[in-house]
Amino acid sequence: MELKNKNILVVGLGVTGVATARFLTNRGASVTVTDQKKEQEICSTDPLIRELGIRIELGPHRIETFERADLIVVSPGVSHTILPIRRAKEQGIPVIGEIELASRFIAEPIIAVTGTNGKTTTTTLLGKMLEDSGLKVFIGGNIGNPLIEYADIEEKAEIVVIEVSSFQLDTIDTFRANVAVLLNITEDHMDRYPDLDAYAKSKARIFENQRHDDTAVLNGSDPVVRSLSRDILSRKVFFSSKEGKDVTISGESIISQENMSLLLADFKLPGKHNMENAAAASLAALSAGGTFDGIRSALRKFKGLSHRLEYIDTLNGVDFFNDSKATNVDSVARALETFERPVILIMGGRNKGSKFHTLRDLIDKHAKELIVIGEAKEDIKADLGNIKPVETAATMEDAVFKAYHAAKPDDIVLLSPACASFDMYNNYAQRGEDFCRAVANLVTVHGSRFTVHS
Ligand code: UMA
Repeated sequence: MELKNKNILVVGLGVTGVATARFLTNRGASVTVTDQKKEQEICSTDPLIRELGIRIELGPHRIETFERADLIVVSPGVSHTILPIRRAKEQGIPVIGEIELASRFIAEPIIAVTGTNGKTTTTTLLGKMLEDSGLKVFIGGNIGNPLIEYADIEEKAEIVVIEVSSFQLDTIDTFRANVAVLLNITEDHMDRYPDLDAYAKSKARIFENQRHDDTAVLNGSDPVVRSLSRDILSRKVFFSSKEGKDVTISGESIISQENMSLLLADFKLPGKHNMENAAAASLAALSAGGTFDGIRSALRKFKGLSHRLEYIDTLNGVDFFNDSKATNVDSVARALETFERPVILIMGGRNKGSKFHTLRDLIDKHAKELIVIGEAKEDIKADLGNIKPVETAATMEDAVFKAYHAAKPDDIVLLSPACASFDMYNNYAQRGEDFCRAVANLVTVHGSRFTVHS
């Protein structure tokens, strides 16, 4: 792909836009970056961008800038259906995403993981399995470090493992994953897609350019995934989970069931969903050249990731868990199912068009009280308020305080918001850190009080 002297427009000045602009400039393109934010709202402007002489247009997108470009590269958070992009497409200007661009400059095999939930855990675990199998691995994508950063470095890995979102798949063209993993599909991002069908079709694009000798790793117990699998041309490998830790591998299994259950017996993260993630990662690792020893070693060592059902602390018998990454109702359902003990659930943030009422049965069974925060608090109250007591909190500190006071020893305080974080924070990680800080403050206050009295 020739980029030299091309007039290229990058849309979005987040981590993807910055890395893409640098990559393109390094290859001799004339780059403009447009972002609808105002100057003072942009927090990630890399000083190098300005040093490299890249033009930056802030504020409302200008259609004429889009129409002047030879190529447009969009960031994942930018919908490919916004007016200026539609206009450019009408003029025949190619519009691609950063994953597409990066993949055209990557010669190494690509293993891609998508799904509504569990992507980051599976991608990280899979990367570690391959590393423990002796391979040099790049791990990135939607996980946080854009794939284009890998395309830009000189020291290459032997294999590239990436998390990909539906947003990124919306703007692929020739992108091909040698091994593609689809973990599950449940409702999410309904503020960006008209319905579940459109969202599922977007996810299924991960298989679009696969060849017959590539591999698709699929969740056989997910009905939406199963129905999509009919159109996949590559070699299909299914995993499916039954109750508890009873994970079985079926379909065109590449290893025996016995061996796989042995492998998964080494894995310690709680919840059926984590067993599914482990099964998916193991199958993908085997398809990508991982060894049994490498897989087993990674399963044994893996402690899980921050902000995903992460145990934080215990205060007077009350356990605190941070599940800030649970930004949709399905992740909250999975979190609730994991606990046998009563849960005080902190929910809320920016509503992504979620149907909170689908949680009614699980809330009834597992939750003792709800504490609601952020923009979505009234929506959550309206959907779930008549099942269990609901308290409103103004801040995370307030929410943690109220949750602790609603709890008895042996109860669980769980932050699992079912919402995006952007109404109060820059991202879910910042929200999770705020929760941890609030828990730490609570422990300090109550800890010192008990010390004085003892
Ligand atoms: N913007 C415009 N015009 C628009 C819309 C947005 O200019 O019409 C601008 C915004 O003002 C903002 C910029 O675009 O300044 C943000 O771009 P971005 O949202 O693509 O943000 P990045 O920082 O590049 O992060 C993206 C992913 N973000 C999203 O998909 C929303 C990150 O995934 C990813 O880690 C990163 O690229 C590297 O690949 C985050 C995410 O929430 C973690 N992903 C969703 C998820 O996992 O559910 C899909």
